Amino acid sequence: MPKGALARAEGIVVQWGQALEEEKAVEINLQANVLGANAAIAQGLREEFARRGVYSINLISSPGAGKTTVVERLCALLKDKVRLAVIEGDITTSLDAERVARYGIPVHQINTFGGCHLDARMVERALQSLDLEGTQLLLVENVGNLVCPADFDLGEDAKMVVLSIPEGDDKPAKYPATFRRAAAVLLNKIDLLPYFRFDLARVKRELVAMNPQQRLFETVATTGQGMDAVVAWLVDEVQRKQKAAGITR
Ligand SMILES: Nc1nc2c(ncn2[C@@H]2O[C@H](COP(=O)(O)OP(=O)(O)OP(=O)(O)O)[C@@H](O)[C@H]2O)c(=O)[nH]1
Ligand SMILES: [Mg+2]
Repeated sequence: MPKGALARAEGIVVQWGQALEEEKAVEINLQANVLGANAAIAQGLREEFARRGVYSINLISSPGAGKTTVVERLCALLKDKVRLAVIEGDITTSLDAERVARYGIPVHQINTFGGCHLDARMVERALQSLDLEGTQLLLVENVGNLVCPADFDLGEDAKMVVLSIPEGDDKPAKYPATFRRAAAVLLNKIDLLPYFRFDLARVKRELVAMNPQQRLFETVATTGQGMDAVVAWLVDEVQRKQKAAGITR
């Protein structure tokens, strides 16, 4: 198709969002530099997590899908099993960190002041005030967004994406980069399935096709329904990580 052309697919006009060649070259260079610098810091974090036997989760979703509710539920279910720490990412408030702090779990709030995602440098700084000594599981709640967080490695072991029923069943198809990279997807707010047009079987098929290794969980984070399976998976991963670091408790 010629550059900048309009394609007519089944009567729908689709414009390709193409920048001019020069603009594109500058943008690609800039993006490569930013991502390269982030990857180097993320690698440092990954090495530190490996040395300490910390299993780390990068929790991603649209705003309001239920990330903090999932974190709260995990705090309640896991606090007697593993030693947890939480980093909360938010544009301006500390509301999510306040929710987590009620569980007596060490928590640090990062405010991005407009930034649509966390980056490795932010996590590195957060760890200066969050003592990781003895921590076995680090949960990092990213800024609510299904686009930007996917590109920024935080040194995590796994990306966990929360997709809630009211968002609609087209989200994996619309945001494939995020869903493809997820080690686990929580299909949350399953209690709302009767009230929304959401083809659960199709979404599951699409997710499996994108990433056959991916774990799928159906959850109601508010009540804890389905969360035991998530807990069992995480406990397993934590034990594996601790063993690899030569830590026996
Ligand atoms: N019905 C139902 N509501 C839920 C469920 N999980 C979370 N919620 C509700 O969804 C709303 C948003 O939940 P949060 O946990 O704050 O969502 P979040 O993804 O952390 O939101 P941001 O941090 O703003 O991106 C709250 O009112 C929760 O009580 C669920 O499984 N079922
Ligand atoms: Mg939240």
